[in-house]
Amino acid sequence: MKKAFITGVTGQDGSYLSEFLLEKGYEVHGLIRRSSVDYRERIAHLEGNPDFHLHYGDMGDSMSLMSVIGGGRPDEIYNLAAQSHVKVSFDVPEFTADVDATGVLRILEAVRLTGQAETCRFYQASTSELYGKVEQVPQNENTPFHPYSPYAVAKQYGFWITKEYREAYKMFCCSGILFNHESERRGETFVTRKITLAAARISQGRQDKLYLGNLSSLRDWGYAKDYVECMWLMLQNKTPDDFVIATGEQHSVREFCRLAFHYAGIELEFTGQGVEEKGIDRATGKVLVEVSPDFYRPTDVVDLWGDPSKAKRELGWNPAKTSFEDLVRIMTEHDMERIRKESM
Ligand code: NAP
Ligand code: G4F
Repeated sequence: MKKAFITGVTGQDGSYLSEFLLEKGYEVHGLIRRSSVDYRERIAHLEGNPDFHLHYGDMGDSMSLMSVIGGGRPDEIYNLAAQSHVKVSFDVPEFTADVDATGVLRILEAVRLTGQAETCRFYQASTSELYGKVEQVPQNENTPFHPYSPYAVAKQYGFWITKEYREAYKMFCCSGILFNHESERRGETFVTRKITLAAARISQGRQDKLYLGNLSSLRDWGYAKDYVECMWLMLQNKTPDDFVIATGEQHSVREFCRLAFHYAGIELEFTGQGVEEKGIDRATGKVLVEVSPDFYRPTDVVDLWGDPSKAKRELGWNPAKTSFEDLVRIMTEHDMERIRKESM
């Protein structure tokens, strides 16, 4: 039985990856932080599974990482833990650097110092935010990085230290350069989930209006469930390497919004520009979406579009498993049902 250790196990990706690895017959160990509220929504259904184990620790605490990694001797480590919100990283840049940059180093050193450099395979959750103020469209593994937020700068360190341990110590270390991936488990302040929840609430009379920031921002959005398979595939490969994981399709925040409202039974029409742009219900003429500069960022990444050819060719991964339309439908239908239940 293979043993995997997942940091960020309570997050969107950590929960899907746990399910995926348990189904493959792994013993799964996850890192959790102590919190005043002990209900872990995304993994509650896995607690009690005899192959699923949780350990207290923190990415800022080397001793806990050494203890779990040294004691458990995992075959594979998936480092998914991060302060993962780009806008929040402008508010907590030092914490973001500690967790998203130095945290990666702490894990790698824990592996090395406990004598597992040759036996333990390591996956780092890198990100398309590394391309930031993009220098090439679409982006692939050879596109130069230009990080454009404290989050992306911290992740840049995580990417390079992972590569460094691969080269300096011959460790099996990989980075997945993942483009945005969403799901019905996505955090509620990321734009997609904010939109699907608002569309569900507005259509059921539980909210009046949705306020968003940059509607023209472009993203390559995939389904998180499909993306965790690729993390695993990278660690099963013959040699360690870095891969772009994306769908190869690009859409704007505005398009996502129009489609989510469509699945909630409302046809939106956008008029105006910049802060004056509005999303209007065609049937009633009511303004349902407005722009608020509160959601603008000091620097915003606006043109992400991934080229997943290498992952397709070398890992046999299928980037077209879930279409953009299906992703938006799955998320909106889920939230329609959730709001219906909450309203009863
Ligand atoms: P998420 O839902 O925000 O989950 C983040 C996880 O990190 C949570 O389990 C969180 O624990 C944990 N964490 C945060 N700070 C920690 C600390 N100091 N010590 C221990 N654990 C800590 O993120 P996600 O969407 O699943 O993303 C997973 C990873 O992929 C992240 O590294 C993210 O930066 C990266 N990424 C995500 C995307 C995407 O589109 N989703 C794309 C590219 C890269 P709590 O539950 O206790 O807060
Ligand atoms: O949904 P977002 O907050 O995701 P963002 O910034 O792309 O980051 C996510 O994807 C990254 C991969 O590229 C991950 F590394 C990262 O951890 C995270 O998972 O924002 C997407 C776009 C931005 O351009 C933002 O300016 O949507 C724009 N946006 C417009 N209105 C908004 C809003 N974003 C949020 N969160 N809230 C808004 O009201």
